[in-house]
Amino acid sequence: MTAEINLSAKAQNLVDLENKYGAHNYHPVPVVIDKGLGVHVWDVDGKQYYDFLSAYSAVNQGHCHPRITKTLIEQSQKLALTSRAFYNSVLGEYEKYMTGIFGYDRLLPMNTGAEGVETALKLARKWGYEKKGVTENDAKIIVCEGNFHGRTISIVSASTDPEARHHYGPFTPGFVTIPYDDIPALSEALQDTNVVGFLVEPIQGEAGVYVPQDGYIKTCYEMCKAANVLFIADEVQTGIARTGKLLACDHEGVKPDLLILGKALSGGMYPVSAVLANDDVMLCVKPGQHGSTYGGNPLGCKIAMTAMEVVFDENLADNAEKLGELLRKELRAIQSDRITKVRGKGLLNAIIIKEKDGISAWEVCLKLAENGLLAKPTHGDIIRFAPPLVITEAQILECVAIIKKTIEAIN
Ligand code: IF1
Repeated sequence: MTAEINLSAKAQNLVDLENKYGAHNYHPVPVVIDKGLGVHVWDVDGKQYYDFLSAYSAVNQGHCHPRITKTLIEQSQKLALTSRAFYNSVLGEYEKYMTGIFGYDRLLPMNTGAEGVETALKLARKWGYEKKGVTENDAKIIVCEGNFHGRTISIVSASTDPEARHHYGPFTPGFVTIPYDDIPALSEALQDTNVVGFLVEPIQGEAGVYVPQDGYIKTCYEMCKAANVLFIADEVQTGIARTGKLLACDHEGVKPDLLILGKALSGGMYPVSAVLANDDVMLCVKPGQHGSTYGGNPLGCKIAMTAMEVVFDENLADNAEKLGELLRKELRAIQSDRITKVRGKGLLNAIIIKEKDGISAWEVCLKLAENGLLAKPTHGDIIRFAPPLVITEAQILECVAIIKKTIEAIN
């Protein structure tokens, strides 16, 4: 089987433009998307696909959700950006709305997931020096092997992925790395009184949708409490109903000290991220000590409020829970030694593909695209399946049929 997709002249031309004028920092599946609505996208030749990546879980509400689009249009015609040099007429309302939903005293608005993580790291350090009493420059933050928290220098300093780190040194000090899903390792790392925070993904995305043992998050949280260490949850990917609850931490009844949100917080319409915390942590940062030109802009705030309303009004968490169960059940029922594992929670799922006759996860994804379903391989043998949460039961079954047909054809 060939590992190529035959692109139309129009599509090839657009691919060539990116290849010629763009940085080569991604290796996309060769499909040129032109339009999206709900669970579907269309390429430049009008071919329709199911989107099983959802822009890495940013479009949980579906592509171009009409309500979110309407908010974008209306607010963009009124006021888009003021900077934080002045107050604006939406930010306060948004902060009240969000803190009410998630049960925190305060929110700090940023734009991208990486900025949200950076913000949480800075807050944890500040709190460590000003509240916990750690001596200056000695603060440490525990992170996990296989983590993915973004692409900034400090965040890749906390990464264990050679690809993400190579030749980006010198790295930011102050991180301690432990294995993921390893309670004794955390227990040992928490002995160090200079530790101010534990940064963790409730499910590791980059690691290939690695779901930890039941009770892991709760036990980690309790151990952090006992050690006077902030429990920092990166819910940039797992949050906003993706795993079947509003937050993945909700599965274990844990309320993080620092909660990082991004991606689907704006339904894929605009970059919006946020860090939520209570007064004792958030008020450690004073005017002039952190911020962002676009953070808290009225356009992003309005879009985020509508995106959250869609999550509630359309019961997206329940839908993710129910259809996630169905998807995993149906995928496990596919009789093929090609699929060696199916795992996930809610609609954040992955399958592991056994490579045979030169056909690996990449070739499977090309075939899936040909058959009308877009997914992206990761780590060579893993394919992530994370459709928009607005998907219906009938559509899930149709997608399973596409996956089944594809897998059977390569066996
Ligand atoms: C890329 C993975 C997903 C994230 C968590 C923060 C961020 C991300 C838990 C940063 C971003 C993306 C970015 C994407 C690949 C990716 C990813 F495969 F690497 F793990 F989603 F599954 N925390 N995740 O997952 O958010 O700054 O990008 O807004 O291409 O780098 P950002």
